[in-house]
Amino acid sequence: MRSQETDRVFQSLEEFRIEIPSWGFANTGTRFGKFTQAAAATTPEEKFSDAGQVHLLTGVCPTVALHVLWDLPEGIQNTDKVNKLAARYGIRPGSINPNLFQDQVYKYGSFGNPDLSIREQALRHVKESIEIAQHLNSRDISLWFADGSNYPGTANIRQRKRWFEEYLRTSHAALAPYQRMLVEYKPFEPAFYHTDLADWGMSLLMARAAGPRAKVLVDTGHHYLSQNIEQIVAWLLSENMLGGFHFNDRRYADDDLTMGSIDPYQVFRIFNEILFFERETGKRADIAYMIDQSHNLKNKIEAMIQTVVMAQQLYSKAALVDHKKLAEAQNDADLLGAESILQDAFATDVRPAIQEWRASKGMPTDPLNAFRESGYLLRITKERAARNAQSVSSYA
Ligand code: PSV
Ligand code: MN
Repeated sequence: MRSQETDRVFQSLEEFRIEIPSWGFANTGTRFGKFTQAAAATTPEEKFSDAGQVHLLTGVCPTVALHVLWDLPEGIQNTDKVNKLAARYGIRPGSINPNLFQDQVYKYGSFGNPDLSIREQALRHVKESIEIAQHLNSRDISLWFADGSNYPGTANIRQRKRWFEEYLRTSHAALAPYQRMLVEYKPFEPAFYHTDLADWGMSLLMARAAGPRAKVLVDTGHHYLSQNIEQIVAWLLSENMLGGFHFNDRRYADDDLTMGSIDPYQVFRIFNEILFFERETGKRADIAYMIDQSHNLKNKIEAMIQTVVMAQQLYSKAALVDHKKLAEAQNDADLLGAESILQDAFATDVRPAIQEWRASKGMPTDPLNAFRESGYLLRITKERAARNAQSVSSYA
């Protein structure tokens, strides 16, 4: 690799940070069952501890996304404890995720529920989550709605859209000036006929209706197969409406597989659109890069480290694209030239440069290996095994 390319990789690694999800360290399952792991995190303290390990070994995950119901079940009262955990484990609270899908009252929706008292309950929860975020000094409130219906004719789609506009606007009014609201979409599951916020266009309209600090969140798993996600990204960037990502990969639907494990070129193309935009406009896009994965089979901490390492590789490969040359080739309709600029960057082995960068920061050159040698997994497996085994029997 030429030294100019190494410089580009170094520069890209300096600017790239990615948030990891607390729920990625906990036991999760499929619709059919749950295979628990002896080392899985159960308490917020264990989640902070595990997330802290990922940051310690990679240096690029300074924040952890929290789900209010799972990590702060007593709401505001838990914020002091969470702030203490953050200080102890060296990783700050990141985006705050209200939970509008698990409570029994949300059987027929949250902001789209035909029952006014349930819509109001959902609003109270979002407002409380915003307040929690303020206590934790978190900027982003990340909203995902499971709202929808399973059978044609059972829901008033236009009425629900109006409720969403109204309740998102009211939620937005509760944000502090430094905060943002991210509106996520998903085409189906758990709803199988219609989902209220099913695609990026719906999230865009909702974010616009909510207010100036509402942006769209793109979860890469939340698209129909073969959808061109990088085009969605490019359009949202040009509208100044791209707020963040939930990265994961999938083969069929929202599979929550490891980022880049199925289609790394797609992630590269997404990063390429972002860097093209940034270099062309001369300004940094204000994007929260986040991982949204929960692994049932792989060890959770290892999978998270593997994901972060992959994210760095794909981001720095995209940074190798010469966007000036790319623009020229596009203008000249030099199709092969333009395409090979992307392909050459993608084919470049950036791993030695990344290792060099890690060494220059005093970080382990191979974070996964460093984790395996650290003894951390052995220790937490011993500490948590008995309790996790109990949770298997209580699950059945
Ligand atoms: C829903 O599938 C989702 O992508 C949302 O972001 C949730 O907050 C997250 O997964 C965890 O359930
Ligand atoms: Mn998500």
